[in-house]
Amino acid sequence: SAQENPYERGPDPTENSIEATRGPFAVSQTSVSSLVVTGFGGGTIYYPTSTAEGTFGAVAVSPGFTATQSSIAWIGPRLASQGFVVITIDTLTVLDQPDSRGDQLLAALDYLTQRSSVRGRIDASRLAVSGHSMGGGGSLEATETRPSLQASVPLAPWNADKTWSSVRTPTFIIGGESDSVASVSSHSIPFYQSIPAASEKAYMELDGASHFFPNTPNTTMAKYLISWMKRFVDNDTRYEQFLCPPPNDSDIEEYRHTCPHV
Ligand code: 9J3
Ligand code: ZN
Ligand code: ZN
Repeated sequence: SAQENPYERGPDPTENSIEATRGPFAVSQTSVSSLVVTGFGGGTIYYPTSTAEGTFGAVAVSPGFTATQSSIAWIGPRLASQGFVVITIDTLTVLDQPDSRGDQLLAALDYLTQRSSVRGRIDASRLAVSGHSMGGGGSLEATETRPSLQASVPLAPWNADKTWSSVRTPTFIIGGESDSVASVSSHSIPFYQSIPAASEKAYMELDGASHFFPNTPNTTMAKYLISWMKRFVDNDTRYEQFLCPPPNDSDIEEYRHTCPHV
């Protein structure tokens, strides 16, 4: 209950509620010009319109190499409508590499919590990152730089660095079985394996999915992204049921985990 966990938001979840294209919170949005921020390229903030339930955790999401926020825009309202403040970012240049994308995700979170028009709606101690491809590689970089992050969900992540033994942030890597740009055998799986078993971690491989599965609405990706963020940003154990025992949806090729998440 909310009395046991002050961070839980929204009604008790169901399989239908995490698969829905929108969650229980109406969402507003505001754009952030690159001209008024430093350290990242601007973006769009999606946030629950109501403040009746108090503050929310916040998530920054980075696109991949050569892409802009439009490539991951669907994630903004999908996640915000479940009870998060979300910023989908543009990077300083579309060619920025994962380490830079990690720094830019952190700059976006700092902007959100310290300067943005929605800063009063955010609990600055409950922050998370996600991103596609080099943005997923950047999500790993961000947790290495800032271990206080509560969750990270790299999507089809790409990084030349394969060793993430310093990661302590709960990290959920989602890969595509048929990704030929950031193959799971050279990226997602070694990343997952390099994170210590003592850290909360999971790896989900989507059956037959290409590198570009995060670029269009994907129910299986979304339902477990939402569950991971709820479980670790909000400490919301109501969502543990969707993560442990591990999911067995028909389009999951493989799932690795450290269940139960305690
Ligand atoms: O962000 C990405 O899509 C990274 C994949 C890539 O193009 O890497 C080649 C350098
Ligand atoms: Zn850095
Ligand atoms: Zn398959």
